[in-house]
Amino acid sequence: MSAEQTAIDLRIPDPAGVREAVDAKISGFDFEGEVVLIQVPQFPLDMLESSTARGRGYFAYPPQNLLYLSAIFRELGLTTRIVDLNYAVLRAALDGDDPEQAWQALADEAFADDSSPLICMSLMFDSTSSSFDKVLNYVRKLRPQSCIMAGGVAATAEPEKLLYDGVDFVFSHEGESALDRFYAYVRGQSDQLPINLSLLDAGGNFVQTNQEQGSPVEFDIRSEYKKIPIKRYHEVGCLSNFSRMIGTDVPYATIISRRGCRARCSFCGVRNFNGKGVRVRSTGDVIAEMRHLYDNYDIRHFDWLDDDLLYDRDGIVELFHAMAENLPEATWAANNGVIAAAVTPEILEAMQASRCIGFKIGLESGNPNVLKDVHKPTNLKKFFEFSDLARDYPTMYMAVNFIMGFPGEQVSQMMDSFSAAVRGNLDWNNFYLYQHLKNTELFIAHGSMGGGDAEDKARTNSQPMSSLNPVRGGMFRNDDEKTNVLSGYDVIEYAGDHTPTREQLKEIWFTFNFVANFLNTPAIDTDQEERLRNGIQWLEALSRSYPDDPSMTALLYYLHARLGELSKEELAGLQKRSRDAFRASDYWQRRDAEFSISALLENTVPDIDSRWHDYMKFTALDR
Ligand code: B12
Ligand code: SF4
Repeated sequence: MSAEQTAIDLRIPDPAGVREAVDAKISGFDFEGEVVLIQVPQFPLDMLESSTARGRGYFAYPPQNLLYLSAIFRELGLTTRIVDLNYAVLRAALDGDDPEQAWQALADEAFADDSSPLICMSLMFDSTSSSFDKVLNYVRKLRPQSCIMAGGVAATAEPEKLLYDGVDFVFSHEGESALDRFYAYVRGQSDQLPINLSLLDAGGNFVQTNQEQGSPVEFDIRSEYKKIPIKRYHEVGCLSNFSRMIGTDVPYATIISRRGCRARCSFCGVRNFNGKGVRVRSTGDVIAEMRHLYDNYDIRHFDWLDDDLLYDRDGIVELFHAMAENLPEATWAANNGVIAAAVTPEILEAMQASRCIGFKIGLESGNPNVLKDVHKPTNLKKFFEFSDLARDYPTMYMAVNFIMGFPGEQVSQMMDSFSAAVRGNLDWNNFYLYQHLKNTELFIAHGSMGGGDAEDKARTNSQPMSSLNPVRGGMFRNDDEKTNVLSGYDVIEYAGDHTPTREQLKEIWFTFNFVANFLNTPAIDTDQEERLRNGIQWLEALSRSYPDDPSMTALLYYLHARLGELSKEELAGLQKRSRDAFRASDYWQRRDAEFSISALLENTVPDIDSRWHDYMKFTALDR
């Protein structure tokens, strides 16, 4: 019997039983001592490659979740420590040390004294479950008496599993209100049961208290930053290709100004996790936090963690103006994507004035029916209005996100996404393969899509590098040519009203990326110098993580030749590097035979197969 089934069968409906279980469980622990907050490694550790780490190709996000939790514990009168094992692992990989030993050494150090602190761990992604389990087991051995609490997006989707794995309490949804209510109950200040709490009763049965989404957002986390090496995250990785674009030596931080999203897209967990509506922090508080980071830690680049950054038009314009005024040397980006329909000329002006270097737009599909089915808060007309407007702002690098392979999505509908990418003509197109995430409308409607298969897919598809480099991620490198799977331009023969196999989908995905981002990228023929320059910076940032990829070097060679700022020798060096890499790889020779990408090394843009010409025009709006 699976953990999920167990949970459904044994859930205790009687509130009195719940209270009894909560009381019994909390009576076993002391909640008034120190709190140790642990960020687990954000990668499966066996995937870490030191060459990628040296290129700072891994994501190195400061643990924003733990900063907020630390602030709430501080307000409750408790002292906290933040132990970032993810940072330790990345630092070790970079220095050529053993990442496993590095995080264990840091954990040992964190528990060097005799106390049994309260331990909080966060689980954001399914794909980091293996790291989470390792750390949990290790810490449990170090501190068998301690209470271990967990929370986060992935923990919210699967509390039972974590409890059976040895966590004492799982908190679902945002942690601030839940912890506040928990302490009020534990301290006898309220007899209202804590919310969002899951635990096992004495008999090992799953028990859950009432679930409530939302939390106040006005927390001052400035004093918490001294508990993490905030000045040094840029030394061990990056936030996104945007942060790499401005240079890997620029100290960066993340910030959140709004929680929740006005939309409720069926593939996304935000509505179920954060609840309805959007909660906005005051401009003054956000700027005070940014200014604190700017003044005290030399932070010069920010990225927003917001899911709906442009919510409250006047408020966001005010915030961008305040940034322009108060953070004179800082740049920013929005890697998490904004809603196309929310972008106005006034917002774009304010973004540019506050030194935005780029942002992503979530369109997800170029097919009107798919957009409607997934409840996307943008239609194609609005997206094209935005993309037309975007041409007047060439200093900001703009990328659009598409998802391919929604349950039941037909190849003909995916072709509309390709056409919309070409018509939109933004700087970059991210084509993501659909991931079936728990706690989303689609997951609830389609279940696990067949015997736990989706779960496996969710894990295998969320490899960190595939989201940094949407074109590759090593996914195809070891693939032999597969019989019955069309590749290159031939995937067009598969276009039609049917769903593709997973293998075929990967090849369609590759061709979309290659044509839209390499052969048809605006940098190839733009007459806007800033756009060409940004295109080069973007590709250079990407190619540092993929030095063996000759297609990137070939395009870089072509774009540099256009810009005309490299010396003859430098250009020749780039050309040679690409040619050598093509020669060294059967895989890339095959791709070159399909797309003639090496023609760029002769300063020629290869022709796009004539069978694709109809799809280079956008027709979905006319149908
Ligand atoms: C930054 C970010 C990333 C970063 C990585 C962040 C990191 N730490 O390493 C990058 C860009 C790498 C990334 C990648 C991906 N991401 Co992402 N990401 C985010 C984002 C935008 C912000 C996360 C954040 O810091 N939030 C702010 C903090 C304050 O919130 P929080 O972490 O949820 O913490 C609160 C609660 O969870 C709770 N809590 C957390 N821990 C604990 C512990 C205890 C004890 C308690 C009491 C409470 C508690 O309290 C905290 C304060 O309220 C979120 C969306 C969002 N706005 O949250 C998506 C999000 C987490 N990502 C998501 C997805 C889908 C992905 C990708 C799969 C996307 C892709 N196509 O590849 C990949 C997967 C990467 C992987 N490792 O497997 C999904 C959720 C995934 C899921 N588990 O279902 C989210 C929710 C976005 C969405 N719209 O659906 N992501
Ligand atoms: S707009 Fe983005 S964050 Fe909002 S619900 Fe849709 S996918 Fe999620």
